[in-house]
Amino acid sequence: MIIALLCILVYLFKPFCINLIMPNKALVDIFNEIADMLSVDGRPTARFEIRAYQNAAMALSSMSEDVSELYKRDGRDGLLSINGIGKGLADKIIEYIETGHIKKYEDMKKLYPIDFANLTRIDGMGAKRAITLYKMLGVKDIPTLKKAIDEHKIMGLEGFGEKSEQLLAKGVAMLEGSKGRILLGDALPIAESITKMLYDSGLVEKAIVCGSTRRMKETVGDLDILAISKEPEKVMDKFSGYKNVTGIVAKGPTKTTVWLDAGLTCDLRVIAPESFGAAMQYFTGSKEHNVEVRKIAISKGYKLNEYGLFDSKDNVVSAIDEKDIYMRLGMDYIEPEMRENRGEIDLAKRHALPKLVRIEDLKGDLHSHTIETDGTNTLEEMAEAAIKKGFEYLAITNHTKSLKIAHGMDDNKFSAFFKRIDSLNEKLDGKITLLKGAEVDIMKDGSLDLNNSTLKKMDIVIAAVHSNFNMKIDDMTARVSKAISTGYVDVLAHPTGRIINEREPYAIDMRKIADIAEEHNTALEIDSYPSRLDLNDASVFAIKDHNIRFAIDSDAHNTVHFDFLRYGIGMARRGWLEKKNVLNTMPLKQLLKRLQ
Ligand code: DGT
Ligand code: CA
Ligand code: CA
Repeated sequence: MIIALLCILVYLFKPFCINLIMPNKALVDIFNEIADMLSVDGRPTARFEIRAYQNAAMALSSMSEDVSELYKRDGRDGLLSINGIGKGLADKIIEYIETGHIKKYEDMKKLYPIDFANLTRIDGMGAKRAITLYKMLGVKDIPTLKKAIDEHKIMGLEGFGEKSEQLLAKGVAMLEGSKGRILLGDALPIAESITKMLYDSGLVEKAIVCGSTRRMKETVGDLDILAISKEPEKVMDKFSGYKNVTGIVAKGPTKTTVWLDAGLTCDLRVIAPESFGAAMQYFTGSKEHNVEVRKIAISKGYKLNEYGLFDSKDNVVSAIDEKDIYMRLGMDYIEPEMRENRGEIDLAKRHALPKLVRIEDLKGDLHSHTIETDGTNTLEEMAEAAIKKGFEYLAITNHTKSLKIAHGMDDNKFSAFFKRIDSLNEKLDGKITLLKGAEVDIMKDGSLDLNNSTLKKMDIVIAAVHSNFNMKIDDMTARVSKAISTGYVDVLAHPTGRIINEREPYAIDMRKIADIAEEHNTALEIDSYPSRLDLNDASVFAIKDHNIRFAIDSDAHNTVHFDFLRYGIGMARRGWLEKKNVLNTMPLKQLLKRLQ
């Protein structure tokens, strides 16, 4: 039972422990580790301490400002003004800013010299288990874990067994297989911080992120940035001296490659302004798309490369403007997210490309959490932040009772909570409409985790699988189909349950699910959480011709997470979705009518 609960804890919190790259990363890591190490502390108060450290880590990771800058400017009060930071934690932050370390952390680290950050990324491995393995087998990082698995030392331990050992082996393999590719949700903010730094320096006229990041691929191998500058060598100096650069791979007068602390490399090229469009086209890729485009150029007697489109006499036909290059080749402009050679070139030639959904098309968000379950902001704070985002509506969809570890709510708690939403809606007077909802657990047998009478009170019901992931494909498909067939489910949340680089999607027949969803008017979610992105582009692409709607949701657990929506939009666009395919592009009135 305890093991089962632990597993749920690991599954549940993993997606929300992603490491966004930000100025406060070092502190976030330290606080998360302290929380991990406290997890074996038997004191009754440890639970609160753990939560305090986790909340602080979450708060810091959502800040766009460097916490030391805030401290310099506003002192201790500045730190206390951060949601989720109390007095004790503020002092810890000050200790870190002033001395470069935190004594409590270093003392604990002596006790547990464990690489929690990497070990707990493995599916089935929480902090408690990591500590157990350290105590029993001396496992402290991935290599020592691998050795213990290879020598089959884990299956003999109490509370582990053969299955856990196999699961850990799978997790290690996945982690190693992901080497070098980082989440779009980490990569894009870094790329943007680099282009901002270049613009701020005054040295560049243009700095554009290309490559897989521009195509919004769910993971990114390396960053590709192109710039225009009259002083390329100064740009190279500025770039290689950037604060997040940890090493220089190659430095030349117009091209430099560096290592970044996030664990990936970044190429920066200064391009002649007259060939910038051609360079953008080339370096955006994908390679497969480029190969096809080049074939078309050749068929027209042209030559296409990163410098431009040239005729047979080497005269420039087009080079400055990316759109113009496509036009000269007889194609409509193809959005970067579509450039994967999945049929887009043919459509561009026939002037039949879809008009992709845009972030501005979203009228609201249908999946969010508050402090009542595992969110870190209050209902009022979430509403306020959603208003700032310009949403017409926000669905509050807290977890249900089976997810004990996320403080899932029972029928009574939902009833009371909905009264609060009603009265807040009245107070908000139309500035935004909060929708009463829940993220209802789909039980192992396909039933829903709340009474029908409670479900009937809701504006929107989201359902999701949070347990028993290892079912056979037919059983899982039947389980989820049964849940949808209750007729209560408006949105199926994160339909495959995958966590990028950490947990494989569960086995499920998505086409069958799409059939059932069509029958019951259930939307399928594109969860925008950077480690989820579920459904992903390929799944969306595969079922987009069903008569179903997709819901692009943030799955926000705090007020900053609404910013994740752009990654979900990225998946939707990569799956060729248009505005009409997306449920939450509907204005409130129309949405409510459909949900009834
Ligand atoms: P990544 O970095 O693995 O996430 O994926 P990309 O697409 O950013 O690939 P990358 O960084 O190797 O190259 C950036 C772009 O440059 C790529 O999308 C297309 C272009 N490119 C690179 N190598 C070739 C090539 O051999 N042929 C052609 N046509 N284009 C290439
Ligand atoms: Ca790249
Ligand atoms: Ca590259």
